[in-house]
Amino acid sequence: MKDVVQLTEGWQLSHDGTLLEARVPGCVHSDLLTAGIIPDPFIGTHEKDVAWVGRQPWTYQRPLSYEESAASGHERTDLVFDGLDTAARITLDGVELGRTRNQHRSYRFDVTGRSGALDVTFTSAYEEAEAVRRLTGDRPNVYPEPFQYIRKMAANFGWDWGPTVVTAGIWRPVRLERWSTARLARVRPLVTVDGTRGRVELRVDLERTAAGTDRPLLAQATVAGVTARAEVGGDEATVVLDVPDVRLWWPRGHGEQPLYELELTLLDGDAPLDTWQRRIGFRTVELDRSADEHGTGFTFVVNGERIFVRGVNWIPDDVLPSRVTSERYRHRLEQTAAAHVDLVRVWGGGIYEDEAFYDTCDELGLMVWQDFLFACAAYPEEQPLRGEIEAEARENVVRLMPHPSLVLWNGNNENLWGFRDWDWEQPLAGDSWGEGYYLGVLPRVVAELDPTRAYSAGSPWSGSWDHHPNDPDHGTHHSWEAWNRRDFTEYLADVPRFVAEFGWQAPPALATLRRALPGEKLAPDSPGMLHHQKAEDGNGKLNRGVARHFALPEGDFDRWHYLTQVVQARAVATGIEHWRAHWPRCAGTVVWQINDCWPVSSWSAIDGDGRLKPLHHELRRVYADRLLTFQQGPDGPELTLSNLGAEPWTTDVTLRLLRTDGTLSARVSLGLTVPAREVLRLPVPPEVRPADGATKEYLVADSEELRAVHLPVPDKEFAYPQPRFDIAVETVGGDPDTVDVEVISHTLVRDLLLQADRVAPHATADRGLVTLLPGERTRIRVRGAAGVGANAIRAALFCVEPA
Ligand code: BMA
Repeated sequence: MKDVVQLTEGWQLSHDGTLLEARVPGCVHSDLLTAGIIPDPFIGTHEKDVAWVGRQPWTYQRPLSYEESAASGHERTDLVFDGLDTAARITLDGVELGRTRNQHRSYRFDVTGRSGALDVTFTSAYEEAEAVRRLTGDRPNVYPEPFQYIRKMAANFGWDWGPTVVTAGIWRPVRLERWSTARLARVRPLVTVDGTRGRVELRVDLERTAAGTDRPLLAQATVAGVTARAEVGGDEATVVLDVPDVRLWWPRGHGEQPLYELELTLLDGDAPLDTWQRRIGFRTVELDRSADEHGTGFTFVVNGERIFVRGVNWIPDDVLPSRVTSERYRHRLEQTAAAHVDLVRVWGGGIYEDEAFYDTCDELGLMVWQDFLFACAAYPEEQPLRGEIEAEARENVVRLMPHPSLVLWNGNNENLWGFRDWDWEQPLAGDSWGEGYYLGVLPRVVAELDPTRAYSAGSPWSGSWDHHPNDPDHGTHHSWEAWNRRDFTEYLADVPRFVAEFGWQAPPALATLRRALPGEKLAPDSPGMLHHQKAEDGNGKLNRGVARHFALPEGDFDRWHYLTQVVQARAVATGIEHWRAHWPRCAGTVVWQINDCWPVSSWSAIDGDGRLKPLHHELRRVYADRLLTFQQGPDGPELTLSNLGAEPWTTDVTLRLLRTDGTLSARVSLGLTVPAREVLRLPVPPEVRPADGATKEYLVADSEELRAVHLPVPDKEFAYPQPRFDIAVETVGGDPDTVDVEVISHTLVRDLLLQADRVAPHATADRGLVTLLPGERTRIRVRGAAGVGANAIRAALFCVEPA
């Protein structure tokens, strides 16, 4: 039987004539940080101080003993790297084993009978990229650094939410595999289901030793108590498992996520040679891109059910991705799922994530849309890139295809759009730019290796060159005009078929800023704040975003911080509420972006230290099965109930017309039923409709826990009363760490927010923005706030104030 020896211990990194202890998997930056040689690039402006690390070569070394590589009694010993970042030369006892130039591939070297010093020397990623650029010629790029000439996580080279931290290292596990006769070189499960009859076709490729050539072997597979075998004469076999009565895997919110252990064993007679295990799920996924009266749709259909996607975009959770443990993936994805998200798009400037990411998505029922790794640039199609890209695509398609959560392969991020709109055509002058990958190599690889899954050439993409790549009426759309140039109310102007990106920035939580910018007197434009804001005119856009709705606070950082967060939450909610109201014409929204890779002002809902912004709470509201909103109709506001649940929603909605002095003008109750997965819109009855332009009356709808508020004028024109409320702080059931904050309002209190991290850095609150009417009370539970008193809570409470 094959045996495996992990080679994670015993590595050293040479630096300046000395040897440092090296962590594997890891990267040079982590080792230098541990050794105290570099400052933390996440703090202050230290990013600049560590730039040199990415610009020089680095060598990792470790002895490989005779016992490890030769004394096992096996015919073959392979040295296997799951990931090398990026351009490396590997030598054993001074003899070159090979060279690599792709972070997104694994590498296997035959080291049978060999021992001695194992050296892995990384060339600077810049040097490798520039050498390739000299071969292929220059190509346009939205960003200044040369990431399209090297197969390495693009976001290491800086992004509009990320620092430039160009890593090197053995970033994924490394091991010896010792085997005889044959091993399982590649296993592809094609999983289908018809009704409740599941089928797994296992396509198996072997590698044999010289002595094992032609030896008759057996491949035996088991799933859900069903076993099947196939004889293997050559290097290929197919094992077919027919499984009656399977339980279907569903996206979260649509059903359960039963997973089945699938095991394959390669046998020589009775003796096992190698095994392979994965957890699979039975479900069908189709992408309905048929033409209709509105254009070309983009609707995911899982197990025959058409789905409005409640999505988020995912970026690498750390600019040093080797630091992201399984536990951290789980925590971040649980936070994601807690916002009622059902799809995560792994964005093309990052990585093919670790197994733990996809395993967790399988368990949580989070659908995964996986980009191939191309973003925001023209990519040359010449060698050596072309061969690397095909090999990388083949390997990662095979690695990820067992996961039931994976629902889509997507060719790239914004490159088809870039070619059309970002003035690339002239500088390209006919040179290759990546189209051959997105419309040629990649769909061919997916069709060959993973034929049960859909492929889309890019995001955005209209389906063909007949329409503009970002045409909202055809396929996927990225909605960036609102953030870049206009107000978020612009979202209301379009009904795209599928919104694959849109978003609004806000700074991270205060405790995150305090940790990242120690000693800084915080201001929107203080040096550290500006350094941790990477977007073009980011602060200008933040400020204009606030100023369109509220008085822009001058010299009051805390209020600026609060209002930017309110605007972020409102902006994204405005988009989702509107687009959801147009289901099934619009079949999904994918918010840019759920997470961060360091502490930064960005579009994220979860900041770089893992703290939830108010946007996260708002997502939980607008992505819940039941949503109550007001949408603008042709004749004024329309009460809109959206039911994404599987059951009809029957409810009493109370509509109230209120005055800012606290008095009630009119009230109407409506008994309504919204069928499952449908939207109900009805004009607001005239008696509760505020007069156009009224500044002292407003409309509120309530249904159970849900509330919608409609002001007839923009916030800054509305005559908000001076907010007045009392609070009471109570410890909860003997737990000294948890308190309930009861808020009793005497006036309209709009978008009340308890910023728990101001009370204690690790404290969390279970509510985001809350609007209270005069005389109402609400409870906010705060965890991690031992011994906190009312004064500290008061200081952490913010709400909208009169202009
Ligand atoms: C989209 C993304 C990212 C970018 C984001 C915010 O274009 O694809 O490249 O970070 O917008 O600008």
